[in-house]
Amino acid sequence: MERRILHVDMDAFYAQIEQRDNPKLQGKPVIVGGKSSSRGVVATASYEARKFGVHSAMPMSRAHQLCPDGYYVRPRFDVYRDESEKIMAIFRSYTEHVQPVAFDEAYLDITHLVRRDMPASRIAAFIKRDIFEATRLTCSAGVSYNKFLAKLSSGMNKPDGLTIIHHGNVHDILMKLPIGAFPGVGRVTEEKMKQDGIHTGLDLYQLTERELIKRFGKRGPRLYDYARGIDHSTVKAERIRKSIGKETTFAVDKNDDDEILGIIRQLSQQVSDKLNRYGLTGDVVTVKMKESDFRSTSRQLKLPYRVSDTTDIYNVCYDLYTALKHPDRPIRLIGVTVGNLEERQFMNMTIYDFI
Ligand code: DCP
Ligand code: MG
Repeated sequence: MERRILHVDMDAFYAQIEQRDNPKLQGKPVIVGGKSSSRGVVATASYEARKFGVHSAMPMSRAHQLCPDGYYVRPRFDVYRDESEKIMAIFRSYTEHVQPVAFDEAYLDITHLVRRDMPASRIAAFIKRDIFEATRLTCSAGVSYNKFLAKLSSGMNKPDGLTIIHHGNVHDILMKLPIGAFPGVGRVTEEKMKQDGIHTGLDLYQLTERELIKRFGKRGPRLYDYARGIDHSTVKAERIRKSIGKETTFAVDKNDDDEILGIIRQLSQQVSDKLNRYGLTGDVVTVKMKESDFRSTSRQLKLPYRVSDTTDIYNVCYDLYTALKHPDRPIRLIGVTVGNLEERQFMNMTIYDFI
């Protein structure tokens, strides 16, 4: 059977939560952002505030110009994360095929749930209802036969929308679609396309695949498919990350401790960067090495505290390396891993790994 993909995206997520929790903000232009949300930009704006032209990623100072009488609220990431977890749990109560793409957004493959008496749109309505009952928040859902079209449809009737793209309406929708709404068409490409006279899906549709490749390189075949409503990508259920590691293989075997420790420091830095990006900490550190004869060895330490900083990771790795390395045996690979991961408190990130 043809796939049934659902895309769900919460409406003005942070702003809706602020309005829910403070009745004074209901029906008002609410702008969430500011200092604690990196560099004083708008995280999101309520639909009332969007009428003034305020939107995500805009500098707060610009928002104040456009909407001087708006209600400006600092983000409360811990609250948003709790709501996000409730929403993701509802998705998983329907299917294991859930791919979160952001805090407030996921794809679900519900093909196997669909029956004659249970169309995909009904399942989508159930999920919307469950989310509202659990959180008092509205979302918009889109149903279609692939991810591209599901995402497109969820955005078509915001807020509180439920939209279906099927073989009967897909052509109309795509042909009228502004070119900037196609995935992978950023602002720069959009401008270039418009200069070339490509304004809508119809204009795109009329180009051959060969022409698209000539103009847009590797993206050509995908654009060709999108204009036809084709997308074979699958819903990839996220793995919960158990560890983050980096390793490097040398072109020439190494035996110089200072040099190898310098590389371990770089690897510790890379692991630390990634932990910080995902808001994670770990308390198991592993150093792995391969000797010239390809023999692998590793050594692990469970710490009584949690680490994420480069220096903390490096210090443990130093001890592990010193204990592990044979002075006379050069090595060809070295790796650093931090495991037993947990979310740091109050970070603006979930443990779901989007890689
Ligand atoms: N977000 C952010 N910075 C951005 C974009 C988003 O901090 N540049 C945060 C705030 C949003 C949340 O992520 O509330 C979800 O992002 P969406 O793009 O889904 O935007 P909204 O849910 O706010 O609005 P929409 O109704 O358009 O989905
Ligand atoms: Mg959203």
